[in-house]
Amino acid sequence: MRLSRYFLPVLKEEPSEAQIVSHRLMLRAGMIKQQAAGIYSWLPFGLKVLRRIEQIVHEEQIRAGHIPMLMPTLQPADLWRESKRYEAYGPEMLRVKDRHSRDLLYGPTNEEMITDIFRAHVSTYKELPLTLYHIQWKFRDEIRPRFGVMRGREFYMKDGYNFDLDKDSALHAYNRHFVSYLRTYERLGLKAIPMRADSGPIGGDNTHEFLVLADTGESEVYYDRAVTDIQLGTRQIDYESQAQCQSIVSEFTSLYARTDETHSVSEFSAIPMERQQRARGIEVGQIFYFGTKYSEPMGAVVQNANGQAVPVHMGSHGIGVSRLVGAIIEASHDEKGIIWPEGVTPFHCGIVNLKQGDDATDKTCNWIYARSRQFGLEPLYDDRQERAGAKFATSDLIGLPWCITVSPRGLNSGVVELTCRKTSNRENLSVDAVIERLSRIYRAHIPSQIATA
Ligand code: P5A
Repeated sequence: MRLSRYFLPVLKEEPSEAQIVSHRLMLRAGMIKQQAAGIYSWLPFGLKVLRRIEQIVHEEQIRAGHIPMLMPTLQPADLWRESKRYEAYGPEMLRVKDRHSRDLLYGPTNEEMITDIFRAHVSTYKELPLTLYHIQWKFRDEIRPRFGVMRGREFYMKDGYNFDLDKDSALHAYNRHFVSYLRTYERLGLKAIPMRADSGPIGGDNTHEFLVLADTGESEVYYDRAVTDIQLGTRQIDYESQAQCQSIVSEFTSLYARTDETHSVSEFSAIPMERQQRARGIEVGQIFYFGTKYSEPMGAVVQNANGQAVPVHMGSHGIGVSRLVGAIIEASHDEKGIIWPEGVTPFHCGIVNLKQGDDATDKTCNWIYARSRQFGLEPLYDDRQERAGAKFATSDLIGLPWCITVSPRGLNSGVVELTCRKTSNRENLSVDAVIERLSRIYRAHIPSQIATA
């Protein structure tokens, strides 16, 4: 993409309404525009990040054996009357009437609707286990929407629902989600710690939240510092294996890590003093096992091997896709702007032409632009007639991990400069070497899309 033809409305001034850095930077980098309290338009640059995160979430869910689908945002109230949550959900639910005065609601979550789909189509244990998910906009009329996309009223969530014959099998689904979430967050460049939590209006007594540590996080958390050293890394995972999934979950849950609702002072103080940590965190996902809470009242039953009709065991599992955009920025920025992790960056590299209109720099930039695209990279070429200072300020603000600077002086020596946004490290390389270097870096993140030299 050429910046001169793109829509990137960066703000020079600090937006006064933003209280936390991610909200401020998302507004300044032209990623979002507020339309009403907690309701945002996603401008092109913001949308690209949202889509990258969404893609990674899809890939990891499909890898775990979960099946994508799409449910609507509007739901009939009658489904929620069956589960008794229509009244119970209270003022957080946005209620709507259609022209026939039928009660609808903008879905805050989809347990009822998915249970309705299941009961309409599945009647035997032979079709189990089954996990369906979608990524769809949700609406919760939060009493205090704030911090931009972090606590929105309209927000984008991946929500998955498992259907199993018994508790044992449903707990395997729980563990599969646990492990696939760890993988997802690691691919997003985040350290998210699973913590024992409270189930709130979703229900059930088995639940974990995944938290990214950040001073601006809304949740108060307590944990054993050693838990932050555990990583999934590059282990091969067989999601069919109950034993392997269980052993990973046991490893991650063996140390104390809890949100304040489930915090136990006595258990916490049993941890060696120097490892006791109290901090704040951003909840980027939560998983639940709630057994037959929805299947029983809604009649989601299957015939088991003995021909008896039994309600299915269920759980639901959510990832805050739009919240993750903010969480990633909270975890990765400096005083100049955003620093995108390579796995989610909206463009793979910037190209900064320091002398727009100069034959040699223009030609080289155009060559790098075309060549990097041949390799499957997506560059953002700053071809505006702007001072070098302004180009660098934009580049730092929008935070692409790599930037190629092309100047007449460098070209005289046959090189361009490759800068790493994170370390500020600069290297002079030939144009071929720069393409080779970037394709090697991104091959680790998007192997199928990047060509080999
Ligand atoms: C699990 C999936 C559920 O709703 N039902 C379906 C279950 N869980 S949850 O914890 O309430 O939400 C899942 C994730 O969604 C994000 N989230 C939000 N993001 C932005 N703004 C909000 N107002 C908001 N509310 C929830 C969180 O990341 C949460 O973990």
